[in-house]
Amino acid sequence: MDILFVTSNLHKLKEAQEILGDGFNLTIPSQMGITEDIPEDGQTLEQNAVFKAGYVHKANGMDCFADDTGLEAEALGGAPGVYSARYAGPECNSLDNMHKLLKELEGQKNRKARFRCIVALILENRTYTFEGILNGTILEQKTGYGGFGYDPVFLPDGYTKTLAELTPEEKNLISHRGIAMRKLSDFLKNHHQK
Ligand code: ITT
Repeated sequence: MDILFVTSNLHKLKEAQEILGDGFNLTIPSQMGITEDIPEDGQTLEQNAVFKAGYVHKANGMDCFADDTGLEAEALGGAPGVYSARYAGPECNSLDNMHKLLKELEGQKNRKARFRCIVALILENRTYTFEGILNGTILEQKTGYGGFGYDPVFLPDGYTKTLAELTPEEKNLISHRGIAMRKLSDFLKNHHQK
């Protein structure tokens, strides 16, 4: 099945393609010459995911899906959450964001956090959302070099390795994105059987 994944994040593309497998052939907007920045100013992950998919669907009418993901730290009232990509400021990178998170949690005993991924699908002019959650804790320092984003500081519950120390297969098996994308895959497979 060919489907458009509305993302500019190549790490997400790689993970999504590995999770969805060979039955899905993903294209991203930049491969179709769509390079404009899609605004992400919603108040929730759901709003942003639906907006990103809707933005491209309105422009070209194609069925598509988008992923909005946030890291929610309990002691910070769910921050950085919907602001995960720009936590340290608009021009900052993942390293800056992680350092800001570690600073905000300095001396904090409650290190509980979760990744939440919302996938929004627009199919035949209807919108569907799928959620994946991964619970864990934020370490006091970065560990590991794999994955992307906040992975080096996130220890999944029941594991002794951070997401950045797990293999891509191990991460995808338990991750927020793995859970949400497998829901998407099941939905699309059922839909196309009808
Ligand atoms: P899009 O083009 O898909 O919007 P993005 O990078 O802006 O890409 P988000 O708005 O969902 O994506 O931003 C969430 C941020 O959270 C992202 O920049 C990463 O740094 C981080 N993030 C997302 N998924 C992650 C994961 O699986 N592991 C670690 N960090 C992740």
